Amino acid sequence: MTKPTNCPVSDLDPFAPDFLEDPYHDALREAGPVVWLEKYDVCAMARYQQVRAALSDWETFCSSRGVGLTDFATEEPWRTPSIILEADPPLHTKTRGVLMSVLSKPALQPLSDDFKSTADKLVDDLVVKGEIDAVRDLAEAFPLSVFPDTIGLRKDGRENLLPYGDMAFNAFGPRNELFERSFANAQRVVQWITDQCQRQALVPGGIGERIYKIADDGKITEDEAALLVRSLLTAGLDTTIFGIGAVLYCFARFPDQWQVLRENPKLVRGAFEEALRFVSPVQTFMRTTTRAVDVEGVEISEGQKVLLFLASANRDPRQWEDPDRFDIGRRTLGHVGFGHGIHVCVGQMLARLEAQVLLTSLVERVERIELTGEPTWRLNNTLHGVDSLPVKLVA
Ligand code: OVM
Repeated sequence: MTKPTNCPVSDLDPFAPDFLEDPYHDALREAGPVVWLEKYDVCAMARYQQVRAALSDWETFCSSRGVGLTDFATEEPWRTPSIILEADPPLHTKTRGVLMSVLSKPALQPLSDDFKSTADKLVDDLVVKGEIDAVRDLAEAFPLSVFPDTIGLRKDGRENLLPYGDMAFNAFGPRNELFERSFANAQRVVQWITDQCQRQALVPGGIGERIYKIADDGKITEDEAALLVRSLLTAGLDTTIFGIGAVLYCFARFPDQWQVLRENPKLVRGAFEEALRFVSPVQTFMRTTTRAVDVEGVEISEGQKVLLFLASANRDPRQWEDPDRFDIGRRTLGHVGFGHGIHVCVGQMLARLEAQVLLTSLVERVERIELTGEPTWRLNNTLHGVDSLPVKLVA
């Protein structure tokens, strides 16, 4: 692909470690509404308005050619494309409807009591311990103890779930060292995931079984049901872990905000949304243009990969007042942490349920979350979040 005329050029590598550690990219955002990344021959947008507009216009900025660097029109994807993430209407409309029906707020409501007692028990034990790693012990432990059962996965082999998510999110980026490392055991991990998507592998009573019942009704084929279960296993765990890690990081970093929440526990919902805006666990997604399109005077040609910086858009001072401040009382409506438009996160109700239940258990029991060491970041070509967060929970 060739650079559009009058488009500023940047030699930044958004998949290099230093960039991935600090993905809010004032430099890229301020360089212009569209920036050409010469390292990858892609257009980038990092301003809120353009990111949101591109996500809204799925007819121009399509997903069916992949939402990473690989252009499915010309290159082989690493796996069978997702029939929801990497699809456009009308296929997307059908598959989205199926997942919506099993992931809507009313569909998930029956899970909340169970989730709450699991969270209560987890937090009770951790408060006794006092000094913990909030990533391992909370952000990972809680989703791992509710999500696989919610889907209906068997108990053995679950250690493959996180490596698979890591692979899938790295695969949106270039074949750099991060990518290669996460694909070390690819064959074993992919095989396990593929096997768990089959009807006979799923435990009755879970969301997986419900998707197959929708196939029985004739709305989708059995093969499509398997691919939709695969979507849940790909996108449902790492993302939530990073999201919960984000909100715990924010409270450890900004203890005054924990006191605000203690005084008004109803703010748990707003707190999680603000952490998603502030941290943006999913930093980027790409689209491919289906036609030539003018964006703020820059003529982008057809078939061009466009890299959208969600994290940067969520810190755009044109949109947010004091964007680098974590403020749980802020109006977060419109943040693009879950994306926007027809592909906006279909699992967001489940993510919110997990995060809010866990935060509620914490706020009921923990007076202070004290940082006891420096957090470390886990690097991934798409995801951004804490890898370890040493804290002391003070009852
Ligand atoms: C999928 C999917 C959906 C959203 C995110 C994602 C790896 C994957 O349908 O497989 O990230």
